[in-house]
Amino acid sequence: HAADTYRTDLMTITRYVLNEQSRFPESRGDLTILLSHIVLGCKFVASAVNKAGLAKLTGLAGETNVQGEEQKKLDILSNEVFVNALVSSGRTCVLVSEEDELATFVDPKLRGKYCVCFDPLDGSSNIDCGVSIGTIFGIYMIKNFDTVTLEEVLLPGKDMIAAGYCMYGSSCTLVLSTGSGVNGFTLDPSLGEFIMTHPEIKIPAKGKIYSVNEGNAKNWDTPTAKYVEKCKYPTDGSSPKSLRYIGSMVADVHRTLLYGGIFLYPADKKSPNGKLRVMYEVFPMSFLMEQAGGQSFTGKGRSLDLIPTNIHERSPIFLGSYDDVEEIKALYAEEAKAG
Ligand code: P6P
Repeated sequence: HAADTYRTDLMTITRYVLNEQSRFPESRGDLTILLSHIVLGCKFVASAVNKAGLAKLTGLAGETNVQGEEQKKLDILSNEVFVNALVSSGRTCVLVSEEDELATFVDPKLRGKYCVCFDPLDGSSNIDCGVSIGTIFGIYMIKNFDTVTLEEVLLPGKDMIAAGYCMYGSSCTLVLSTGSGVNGFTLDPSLGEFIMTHPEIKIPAKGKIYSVNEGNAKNWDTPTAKYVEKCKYPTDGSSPKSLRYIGSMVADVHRTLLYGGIFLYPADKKSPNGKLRVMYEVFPMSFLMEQAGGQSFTGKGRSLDLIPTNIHERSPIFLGSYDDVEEIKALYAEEAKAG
């Protein structure tokens, strides 16, 4: 009977968002329409990523993005698909993309009240070897969307009203929060629909995994070095943590969300602000972690309290299980006290 229920009463992502939005009488369905366009972009990228090896889409496109990294064709394709889907939704006013140096201000005739910050294909350096990659997005509501200026979208992450990521791996999984918990949906290619498979995701309070690029160890600051040491050589009699590092943020964060543990991309002497970008990596993933009962810390404070000064700003990030992040916060607090 359960199997029949599944087949005949599908909780698609669209139905979920509609249900959520029906809780707000003033809602006109704009967020539902916006999210359906983001879902379209994810379906397109999922299909392109799955065919990448065959369609030779993984070759270098020769151009470089604002981060000075070689752009792969899939990067460009994905960015174009998302920009077109978001603009044509008629629900956006400003777009901030990892692939575009400048923010995109939508034609006033086509504007809506949302600003979407996104990395269309994060982890794309991993495409050639088949490692999971993903799209990350965060959404702000902009009241004065007709006259909005760039300064007005440099908002703290806590002002986001929704965030999510889509991971293109062995299956295509979209994890979303519109502010009341986190839910996961898996693409059923035979239906072309994202079906709810992970209701109400909660991250374990403590985990057994730490996730960091140990290759940067010689450049770490003291609190990070001390914390990683504790993971490897615990002094409280507990067992050492396992190291799992994929090098693709969406994959590392997805595992952290489901299994618990901590993901770190600390500052180091080479990159004093770390590597990950505030508006379309740190904020969306921190939003999701808090909604799932975890937390996210920059080394100085709560990640979502950060106010970016430019759209490609970077920040160190420590996110995951609540208790694990508390431990590294204590080490940074110790260092701050020691002055
Ligand atoms: P590193 C991928 O390029 C990315 O932006 C994130 O997806 C990932 O978490 C990080 O960089 C990996 O960086 O320096 O460890 O290779």
